[in-house]
Amino acid sequence: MRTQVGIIGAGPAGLMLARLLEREGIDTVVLEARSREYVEHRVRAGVLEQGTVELLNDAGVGERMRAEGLVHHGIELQVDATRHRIPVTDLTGGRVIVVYGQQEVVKDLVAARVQSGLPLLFEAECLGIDDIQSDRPRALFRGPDGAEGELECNVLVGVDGAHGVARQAVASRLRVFERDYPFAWLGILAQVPPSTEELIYARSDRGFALHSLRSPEISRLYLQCAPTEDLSQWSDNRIWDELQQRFAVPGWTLKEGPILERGITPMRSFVAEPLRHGRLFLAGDAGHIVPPTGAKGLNLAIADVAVLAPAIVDWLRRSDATGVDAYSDTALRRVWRAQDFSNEMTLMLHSNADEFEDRRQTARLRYVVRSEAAARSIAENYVGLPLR
Ligand code: RFL
Ligand code: PHB
Repeated sequence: MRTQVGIIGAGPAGLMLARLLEREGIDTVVLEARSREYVEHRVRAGVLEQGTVELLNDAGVGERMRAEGLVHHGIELQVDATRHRIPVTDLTGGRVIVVYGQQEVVKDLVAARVQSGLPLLFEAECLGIDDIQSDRPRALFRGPDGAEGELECNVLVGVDGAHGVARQAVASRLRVFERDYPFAWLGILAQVPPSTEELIYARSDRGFALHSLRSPEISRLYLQCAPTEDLSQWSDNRIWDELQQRFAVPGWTLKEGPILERGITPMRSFVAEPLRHGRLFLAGDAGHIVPPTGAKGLNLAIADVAVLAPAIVDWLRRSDATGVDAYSDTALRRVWRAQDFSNEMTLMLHSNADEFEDRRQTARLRYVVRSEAAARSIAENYVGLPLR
């Protein structure tokens, strides 16, 4: 098989890149290890920055998001059993966030790709890549029938997530920066109307908890746990009981309902530099991971490809390499800003076994909810810096 741009991975980054290149008339093939059913039902992020929303709209895949996405103008921070609203829209000159599940974004992008009739190969696992320093890089893959194939291209993009093969292929040439946190999140999707209109990020003596949502009928909740936590030790009752205690404020109750989905996510910060190696480009979680407390991972993945797509177009169409040469540095600037913010939010909201750190971070949160200057800084980062 031959194409101009080979895209490894059909997560939000890969699908969005394919869409942006399609709009410019560039040929792409997307290889995805999992089935369509699997990628469309993988429950992950839910908060879209305004820049992400605008890009989805500009790319012609925003129709359902405009109808079903929930536009939010603030978030609640809880400390000392008291809620404090951060009016993010007021503090950022009118910017908003939209709550719309990542799997819905993926469904919309897959539907658009299928409608265009362009190649998106499910159950096609990339096994390795080769010749990235030549002008004909190749991806070796195994298709659904078990047969191996080869995709030859002008440009290869590794958007195969945190555990993909693209980054591994250049591992010896990367500088890696990472930090593990002594916490993880136990996340649930529950069939119960949200008990709140806006997201609640709660700090309590029992640990962090987050109340998010997906629709008027579905709630998404998380609670801090140990990275080694065994999910089988958490009965439905124990999960709800723990959430009730962490969110407790006088005069408010958390509605409970059947748990539809559950999982444990460790918290990690990770950056691989640079994001370009010859004709291989890394984007999204393949290049960097942030802890989810700042709601930045999906938005960074989309921001990467917003920079990469026009750069590839200029390169392939006019042999203008300015954009591709600058890609890694440009993308990494935003990545590091998001790393700092995600780290700050994570430390400020989670309980820490280090008692000095725990008290210091509680003091910081109490300051953020009292000082407009501090709240504005959180708001500005939370809604995201403009993409373009
Ligand atoms: P993805 O979504 O992981 O997609 C990568 C795709 O590549 C496929 N793949 C391969 N395909 C072919 N060959 C191979 N060898 C392959 N290996 C892997 C995979 O099957 C997959 O389909 O990466 P992408 O596109 O970079 O997108 C990144 C986001 O998914 C991620 O950053 C976010 O989900 C992070 N995140 C959040 N981000 C936000 O912006 N806002 C949030 O509110 C937010 N909350 C979260 C999150 C992530 C979470 N988890 C579970 C990690 C909450 C959680 C709990
Ligand atoms: C989510 O809705 O899944 C979500 C929201 C905010 C975060 C992380 C995850 O910070």
